[in-house]
Amino acid sequence: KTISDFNKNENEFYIIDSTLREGEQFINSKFSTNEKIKIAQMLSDFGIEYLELTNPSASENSYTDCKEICKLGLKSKILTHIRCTMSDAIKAVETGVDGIDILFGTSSLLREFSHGKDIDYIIKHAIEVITYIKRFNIQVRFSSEDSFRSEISDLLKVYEAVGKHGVDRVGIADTVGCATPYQVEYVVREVRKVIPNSCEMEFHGHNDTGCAIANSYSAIMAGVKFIDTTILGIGERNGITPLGGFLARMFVDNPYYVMNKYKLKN
Ligand code: HCA
Ligand code: CU
Repeated sequence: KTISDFNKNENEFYIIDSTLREGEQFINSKFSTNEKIKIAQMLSDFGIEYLELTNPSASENSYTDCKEICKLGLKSKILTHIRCTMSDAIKAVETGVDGIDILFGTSSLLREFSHGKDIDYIIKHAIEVITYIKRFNIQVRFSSEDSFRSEISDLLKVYEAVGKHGVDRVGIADTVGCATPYQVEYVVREVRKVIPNSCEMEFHGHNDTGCAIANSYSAIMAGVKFIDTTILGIGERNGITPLGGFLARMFVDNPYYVMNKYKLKN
């Protein structure tokens, strides 16, 4: 066994490209409707499995653009990103998306200063929103903002509860880019223990300390199948896992898997 064989794995992974959501939160980035359509088409043609779009409740444009992109009939599945509220969920369902990514803040810091809501309240509320979306046969992901500065016991309690209520995926978000690959591996393994086998995991990692690709890779090694990326890594502050760099990382491990899925030039 050589060193380069060491990391070879048959792990499958899927990309959720968030250029049209996280990328829109990059300083000074603003896409017109036509630009959004072009970006969506190119990502879909390239072979990206999922595209995440800005919350339809964010503005009238976000709502109409989301509807337009759903109507294109792209190969990529279309997801939108909402807060854990019924009003966001109702609007998101109207747009015709394939899946809805729900976000809630569970870290004590965020609970205290941002949301001021306790864990049991989060769970009760989350279940109401999840149950509503599932009625429409739309995929649901539930993610906790700032997962790495949350109490792990709080986090697990929330994931266990939403897992029981049939979410398709749970997301782990390194919102401020403070996590290390070791911490990511640990949290992923702990979360896996409390959710059903049928529930998948997703990782969203910011690049503040330059670890976004390494953390995404570590997440995959620990069992995550869905990775959030953006083109060139654009996103809040210095962004998240860049699509190109991430694919290069995965290509080194398993070129055939990557070449088969995505339209890379030889
Ligand atoms: C945000 C925060 C987010 C969400 C990630 C996720 C983060 O801008 O709403 O839904 O998994 O980094 O925590 O981008
Ligand atoms: Cu983010």
